Parts: sequence; structure tokens; C-alpha cells
Amino acid sequence: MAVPTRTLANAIRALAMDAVEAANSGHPGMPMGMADAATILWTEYLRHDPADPKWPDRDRFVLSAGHGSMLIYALLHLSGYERPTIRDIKGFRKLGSPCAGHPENFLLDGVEATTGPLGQGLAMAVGMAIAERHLNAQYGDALVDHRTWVVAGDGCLMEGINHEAAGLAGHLALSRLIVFWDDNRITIDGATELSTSEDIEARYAAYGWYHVRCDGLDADSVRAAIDEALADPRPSLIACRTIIGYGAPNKQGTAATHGAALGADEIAAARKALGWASPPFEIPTEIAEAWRAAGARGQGDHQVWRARLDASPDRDEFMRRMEGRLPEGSSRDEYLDWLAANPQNVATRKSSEMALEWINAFLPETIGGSADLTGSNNTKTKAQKPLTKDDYSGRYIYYGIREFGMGAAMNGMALHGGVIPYGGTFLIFSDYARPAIRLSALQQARVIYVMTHDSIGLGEDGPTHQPVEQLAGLRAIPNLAVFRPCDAVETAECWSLALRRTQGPSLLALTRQNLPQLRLERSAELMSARGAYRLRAAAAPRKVVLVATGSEVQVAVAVAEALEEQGIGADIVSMPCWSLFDEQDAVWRADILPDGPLLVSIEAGATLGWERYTGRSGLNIGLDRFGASAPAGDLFERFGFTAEAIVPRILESLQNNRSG
Ligand SMILES: Cc1ncc(C[n+]2csc(CCOP(=O)(O)OP(=O)(O)O)c2C)c(N)n1
Ligand SMILES: [Mg+2]
Repeated sequence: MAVPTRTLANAIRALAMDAVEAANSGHPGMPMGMADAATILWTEYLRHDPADPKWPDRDRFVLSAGHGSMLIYALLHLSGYERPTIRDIKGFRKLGSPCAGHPENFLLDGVEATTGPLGQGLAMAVGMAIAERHLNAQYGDALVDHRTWVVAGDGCLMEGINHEAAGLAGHLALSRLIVFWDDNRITIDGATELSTSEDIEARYAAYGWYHVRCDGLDADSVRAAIDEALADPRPSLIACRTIIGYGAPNKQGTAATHGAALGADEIAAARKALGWASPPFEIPTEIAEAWRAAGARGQGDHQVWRARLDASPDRDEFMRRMEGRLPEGSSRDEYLDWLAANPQNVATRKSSEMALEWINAFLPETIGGSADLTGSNNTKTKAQKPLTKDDYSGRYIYYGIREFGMGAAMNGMALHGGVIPYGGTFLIFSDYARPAIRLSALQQARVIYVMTHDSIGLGEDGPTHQPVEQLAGLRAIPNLAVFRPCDAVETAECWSLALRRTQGPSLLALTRQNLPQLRLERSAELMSARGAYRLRAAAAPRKVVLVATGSEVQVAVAVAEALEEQGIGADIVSMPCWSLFDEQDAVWRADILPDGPLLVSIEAGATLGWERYTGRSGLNIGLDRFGASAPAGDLFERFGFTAEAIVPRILESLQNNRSG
């Protein structure tokens, strides 16, 4: 006899209670409330193959309510994934177990995205659904034809990001996106009525979504809702009325079950109420087998898909893209040859566009976009058509004024695979996208942020638009490569490096104002790959090393010339990327930033952090205050980014260091 859904679901409830109890930490309420709905999804609808968790045409499942991580750990384990094992689950939230407090995409296959910062899972799922439709438009139903499923909580639907994400999904009519809302009317502080009274379904209807309500604890009601959602040509929100901590007789329905162990007495009472007699971490054979049989449902589909792939003329190219491998060769070197012969004195946002022309022609997997600043970010190349609900094959996304939504969607696209997303806004608004940038880095996602108007050099828009502390803040994010190229050659090199960074995001900080091309000779090596390199060596005996980035490298050139006139030798070091420099061997680092000479950093932004390169007796020229509204030239003068202002400071430092 078939095992009833409720019994299958109780296996999730038991594992969630027991794992949280063993860790004495975690969130049992959400998995217990959503256990039935999740069981129906995973055993009857989700198309996956636990034996091959990376099967490209699998459905994607995102647990946006990441605090309920035991839900996905239980689902993966019960469905027959190799990991997590029961031992892994016993180690929930402990060192060495892949069952981290919140699900981490790099710890377990089947965890498609790292979630926990509420709302971002849903927003990443939008990106996955975009990638799916885009690849479907390119490769057809035979190779790409899957869905994206999300479990979101009240918190996900309160966070502002859900508005950006759902608005974009509705606009693009992403019908293959289905979101379950765990409508349990409880958050940490208590009842949702403490803090919210909006009509979420009406809001989603206004975004252009289909919505349907069900009793999340009634199997047939859940099935009917899913069937309706599948039939509708819009993205769908399934509001599942549930009871948080369902099954724990004295605590269910209260915030007490949200984020704390239930305690031995309550767990014993729950076992009784649920009719679950097995000891902790033991699943009765019949139930375990029923789960694994359900998990194996997708194997047939998977094999049929493999046969279609093998028969497809697109096979190799499709797999190259899904595996994130760049094609052989490149037109980059021709472009660098051309730049050497035809120096370009243009803004780096413009040189980025020029680089993108050859990149987008060479790489079919790039998908560009901008948060409503296309003409300012120079992110759209000539041949790019927009990706729209009527034509998903387009390779340019008009994200609208949704910086955070754009970042999260790009994360989803990169995690889905098959595409390399890049998107633009002003560097100042990296602040609006920062939580997504952080998750790109944590998730090791190849996302490229094109951030223009990178300093007071943007001029008249004034201090609200002039980044000051942004570079320092972004450089503090682990595994984010922050590039600030100084000219057209470095911009092309940095683009190349960003594309080759398969295990993490990159951010290009680019100017609005024109810059001279400083690299006039063709170098065999991509010098930017070193993070920092000597652009020009001192002519006179070296007393000073000037280290600058982006638009301030030309200032360093002027400073060096003035010093050399006085017989003071000065190296000019261009440092487009701190983190790549930090990865160089000690010999390189000591050669570029030697002991002895006065080390001077020049960057039109916060000086914070530059001391690590210039030392305690070095000099840091920067901007530790907000800018002002005026033409760029006037601002560089006013804030001292000129040879006239910098040379005397250097002379003074040389004097002090000598006497000190
Ligand atoms: C951006 C963000 N803010 C705050 C938190 C902390 N937090 C985790 S769960 C939660 C409450 C979420 O409520 P709900 O989604 O209804 O989950 P439930 O209590 O129903 O499990 C909060 C505030 C978080 N994880 N992410
Ligand atoms: Mg809730």
C-alpha cells in the first residue's frame, strides 16, 4: 500500500525536530509547517534525478526561506541524494557538516542557491527562470524545458527585494516560476499582524502574477493549487496556509517554534501527536523506500533527455556553456593589437563598451543589462537585442531601476549556468545592490558588475552620486575582484580577467570622464592579471613609488614628471586590482612596492586600506569626505588631485622621513 503523504511528510518533521534538538540551534517551525506541501512538490512534481544532481535540464528548487534549511536537507536526504547522509544531518550546524545553518550552494549538490538573507532566494529564482527561458529560446524544448520552484516565507515577501524581483518576473511573464508562500502568519516577533496588513495576493496580481490559495496541510488542496499554477501562463504565487511547527502540540502556531529547539518533552509529545514511533534520525524502512522511489521518478526523463542531447547537433556547444567553459581562442589579442596601434583617449566606460563589442561577438553566453542607465553605463553593444516576454532570445535585459533585483537575478542566471550575466549601474548604487554582490562572492558566481561614474570625476551630479567609500567597502568583500582600470588597454584586460574568473564575481569601476591611453606598447602578458605593475620606472634615482588606480594613474604620471624634473626619481605603479596583487608571489610584490622609497597612493576615494600597501610612513592621497557638485576638473583641483597639490606633500613627506 502506498505510504500516505502525511506519513512521508512526518519524516521531514522528525528530522527537523531531531536535528535542531541535537544542534540545540536552528529553525524547526518552517520545515514542520511546510512539510506536506514540500513532500507533494518533491515526490510528485519536481523533475530531478538524485543520481545526477547537476543534470542541466532539471527543475531548480530554491528554499528562499533559508532559515528552514532542515527542510531542504531532509528533502535531499530522503530523495536519495548522496549527501547529506544521516551523519551529515546529525552534524547539522556543526563544523565539517555540509548541513550548515543556512543552505550553501557550494556545500551540497541540490542546493541551487545560498539562502538565508530573506527575499534573495526568490529574487535569484527569477534569474534562474530568465536563464531557462533564454536557453530554451536558443536551444529549444529538446534541451531546455524546466521549471523553477521556490519556497518563500512571510519574511521573503516583506523584504523590499521581493517587489523588484516579482515586478521583473511579471513583466517578463516567467510562467515557469512557481512560488510557494508559507503563509503561516508568524515571524520571529510574533503574529504578522504586528507589522503588516497588506494584501500580498493583490500585490502579486498587480505585478502580473497568477495567484491561488490552498490549505498547505491538505494534500489534495496543495495538488489542486499546483495544477492550476502549472496551467497558467504567468508566474504563480501559491499561498499555502500552514501552521508553523505543525505537529508540536503545545507550541505549534507560535513564534516559539520559529528558531529554537523544541525541547525533549515537546518532541516526545509531537512524536505522539504525529504517530511517529521511530527514535531520532531513524526512518522506518517502508517510508524511506517510498521516498527513494519517488526520488527516482525523474531518472526516465533524464535518460530520455540524455538521448536527445546525444542526438543534438548543439550538444558540445550546449555542454560547454552549461559547464561554464570559455571557447578556445579569442579575438582579444587582435583588439589589444589594434589599441596599441590606435590609442583611444576615451572614458573607461566607453572602452568597456568597445571591449564588449568583441566579447559579445565572440561569446554567445553573455547577457548584458543595466538598471536603467544603459546610455551611461555603455553596457549595450550594437548587435544586442532586448530580452522580452515575446523574445527570450535577446541578450540584453532592461532591468529597470532595480539594482538589487538586477544583482540577485544575475546571481540566479550564473547559478543556473549556460549564461554569463553582466549588468550596470552607477558605482554609488552598488550600495543598493550590495547584498546581492556579497552573495555573488559567497556563492562563487561568475557575475560581472559594470559600475560607472566611479568617483568625483562624474562631476555635476554632486555628492549623492559621487562614490567615496564604495571602493573600500567593495574591496572588503572576500572573493570579489574589484577592478579599476586606468585606460582602454587595462579595461580590455580586466574584462578578460573577469570572464576567466569562473569561481567568483568581478566588479569594474569605470569613469565617466575621458582618460588618456597610458599603455601604448603591446605587452605579451595581461599586466592587469598581476593586480599591480610598474607602468613607468623612475629615470632619476628612485625616491618615490606612486601607486594609483583608474583616473588617478594619469595624475600619478603628472606627479612623476614634476618630481623627475627636480631630480627625484618616481616609479608609477598602476594597481587595477588589489586582490590579484595580493595573490602574487613575494618577489613580485616586493619588486613593485619595494622597501625604501616613499610609497604614495593616489585614489579619488576613501584612503581606508591603502596603508597596507604604503606602510606607516607612506602617504595616502584620497578623499575622506563627501564630494561636491561642480565640473570634474574643478573638483579634482579643489580636492587636491593635481600634481601642483600632490608634489609639495610628497616633498614634505620625503623631508619628514629623512629627519624622522
Ligand atoms: C534580510 C534578513 N533579515 C532578517 C533575517 C533574520 N530572520 C530570519 S527568519 C526571520 C523571520 C522570517 O519570518 P518568516 O519568513 O515568516 O519565517 P517563519 O517564522 O514563518 O519560519 C528573520 C527576521 C534574515 N534572515 N534576513
Ligand atoms: Mg512566517
